[in-house]
Amino acid sequence: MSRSSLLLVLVGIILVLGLTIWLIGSLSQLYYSIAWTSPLLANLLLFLLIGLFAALAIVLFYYALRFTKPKQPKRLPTVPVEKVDAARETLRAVQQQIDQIEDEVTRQALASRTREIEESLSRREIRVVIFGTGSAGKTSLINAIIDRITGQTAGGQVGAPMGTTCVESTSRLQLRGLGREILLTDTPGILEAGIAGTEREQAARKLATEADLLLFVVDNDLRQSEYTVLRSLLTIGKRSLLVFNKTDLYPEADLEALIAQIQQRLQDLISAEDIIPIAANPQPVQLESGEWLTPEPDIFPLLQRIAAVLRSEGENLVADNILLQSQQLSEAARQQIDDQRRQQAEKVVDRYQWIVAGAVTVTPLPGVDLLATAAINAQMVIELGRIYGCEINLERGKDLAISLAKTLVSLGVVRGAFELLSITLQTNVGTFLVGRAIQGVTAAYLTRIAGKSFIEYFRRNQDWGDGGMTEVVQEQFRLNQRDEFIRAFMQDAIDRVVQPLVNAKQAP
Ligand SMILES: Nc1nc2c(ncn2[C@@H]2O[C@H](COP(=O)(O)OP(=O)(O)OP(=O)(O)O)[C@@H](O)[C@H]2O)c(=O)[nH]1
Ligand SMILES: [Mg+2]
Repeated sequence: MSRSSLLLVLVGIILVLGLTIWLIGSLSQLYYSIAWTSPLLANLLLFLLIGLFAALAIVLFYYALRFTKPKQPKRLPTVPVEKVDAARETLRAVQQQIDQIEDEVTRQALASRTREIEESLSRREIRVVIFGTGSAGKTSLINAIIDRITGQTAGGQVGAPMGTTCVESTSRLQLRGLGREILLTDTPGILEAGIAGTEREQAARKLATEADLLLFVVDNDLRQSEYTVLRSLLTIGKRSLLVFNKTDLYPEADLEALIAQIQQRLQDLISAEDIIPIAANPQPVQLESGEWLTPEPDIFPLLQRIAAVLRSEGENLVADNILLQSQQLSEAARQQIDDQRRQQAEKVVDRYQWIVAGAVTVTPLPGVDLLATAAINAQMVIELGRIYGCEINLERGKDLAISLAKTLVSLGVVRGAFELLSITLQTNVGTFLVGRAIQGVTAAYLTRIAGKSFIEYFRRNQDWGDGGMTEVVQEQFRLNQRDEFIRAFMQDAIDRVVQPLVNAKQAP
């Protein structure tokens, strides 16, 4: 209790005591004067007065209890529930995805990242990461912030050469009115030359993507490389402030023009109030008297903006970030599974293309198309579907194989493949063999196009996409006409189709 309120209570108690003594005195006088004439009336009045005092005491006691009730403990800030639920849901899905990954190392890495994100659901800090090009003044900014808020020297090493900060370092800060502690992380500069620079940049980028709030520091107009990095962070939804440092180096008009230019370039990505000019470590200036003066750091507008953002968005920042991280993890797991499935599926296509080639070479038919080999292709469709978790029955497999075979004919892919492969085969083997091998080789090639198209179909969850089957087939035909692919394919074709024919001819 403060001294003034103590004084007030004392005065109140003395006043109440004085009034009570006066009241008792006056009432006893009244009682005796009435009792003199009518003792019964006097006793009745006494009884009434006692009742009145008792009621007054009860009311006072009730209010005293109400006001002295212990205060509810201050509620700790909580992350918005629906976002946390969404993050938990995503993490559960990620866990299922991870179980499907065969590569042990990748599985472990993704699982430990899932645990990290789960743990961050209950953390009580806000992570602010300072990020940007080497020598932009990141460490200077951290030093200035810590000096300003705690009055202590942070001691982060500052230096003109790029790469002064080689490893991240984190400081803890408290901001009044914010229920969470702030973790302020300095990172090595990005866009530095050399292998060491690239490794440091990767570490810094990881920290940047994990930040709840990002301070992207620049000291000039945005270079294209800075713009690309910042744009990608803003596009994934990373809450960021763009800090324009070293304002002391620019005449005011130039500075305004520069900031306006940056605002213009980032107008659809960041609001003007989130672009903040500062001078974290202004250089000494020479006064007219010849003396040198080092101005104080000018970071107040940035501190104000950080405080405003953290106070108004703090809990959402944390929740959005956790959600963002779990979504990114889910995407990484999905990508991993997609790669794994693709590798398995390509092996299947590779196997079937030579099965088809063998079947066609043994029983050549007039003209080449995949209708004749629809039964084999249906089997391939079933196997591909299984890899992508889709159970396809034989009937459906046949339907799909037949409609794809028809599309290959109608698009002219069959004719195009036949001509392309005839020419290539002629340059590799004798004319006699071309005539006997071309049908099998073309059938293998068409099976490959069909198989690759089916991979796309299953990848998209049994959907051909907006352009339908036609577009997918055309795209696969285009991709499989590339020189380097045709060369490798032809080498395989010679080994698997032409060579057996030669061997058969030479056999007695
Ligand atoms: N004129 C001026 N120079 C500054 C300012 N802030 C930082 N510097 C200078 O810029 C240079 C780089 O500063 P640092 O704080 O080391 O930069 P950094 O971004 O941490 O650099 P790396 O750790 O190498 O990525 C130093 O020479 C600082 O003195 C400023 O506001 N004005
Ligand atoms: Mg540094």
